[in-house]
Amino acid sequence: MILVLNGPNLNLLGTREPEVYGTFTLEDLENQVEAWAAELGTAVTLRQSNYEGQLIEWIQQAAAEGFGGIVLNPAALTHYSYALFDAVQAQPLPVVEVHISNIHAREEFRRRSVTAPAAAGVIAGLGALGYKYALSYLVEKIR
Ligand code: CA2
Repeated sequence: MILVLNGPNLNLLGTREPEVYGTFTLEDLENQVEAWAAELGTAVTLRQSNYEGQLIEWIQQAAAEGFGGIVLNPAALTHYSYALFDAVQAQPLPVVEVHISNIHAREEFRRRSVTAPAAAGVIAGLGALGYKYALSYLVEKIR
C-alpha cells in the first residue's frame, strides 16, 4: 500500500499555468494515479493538504498506518521546509519526491530542494507521469 501526498496549492491544478503544470485537475491526477496503481497491482491512498503540519503528521504516521512507501510532491515546501525534511528523514519508509514541472528549468528559488536529501530519489519535469514512475519504483522496492 502506497501513500501519495500532494502539498500546498496542488488543489489548484488545472485552473492556471497550464504551460507549466498541464491542464489536468487534482481530481484527474488522482484518478490517473489510481489507474496506474491498479495496473501495477498495488493500492494507493491519495491525500492533499495546504498545511505543512498536516503533511508532517501524515508522513509521521505512514508506517504505523501500514503504508510501504510514499510518493511526495511537497510543492513549494520543497524549497524551504526543514520541518518536512526532518519528517521524511525521521521515518523508515522509502519516499520518492515528485515534481510535475522541471524545477531546475524555472526560477532560481525552485532549483533547490531541501527535502530531496531525505528522499530515495527525485523525479521532476515529467508531468503526471512522474507519479507513475515513482509508484513503479516503490512497488519494486517494497516487494
Ligand atoms: O512542479 C511541481 O510539482 C511543484 O512541486 C509544484 C508547486 C511548486 O511550488 C513547486 O516549485 C514545483 C506549486 C503547485 C501550485 O500549482 C498550481 C497549479 C495551478 C495553479 C496554481 C498553482
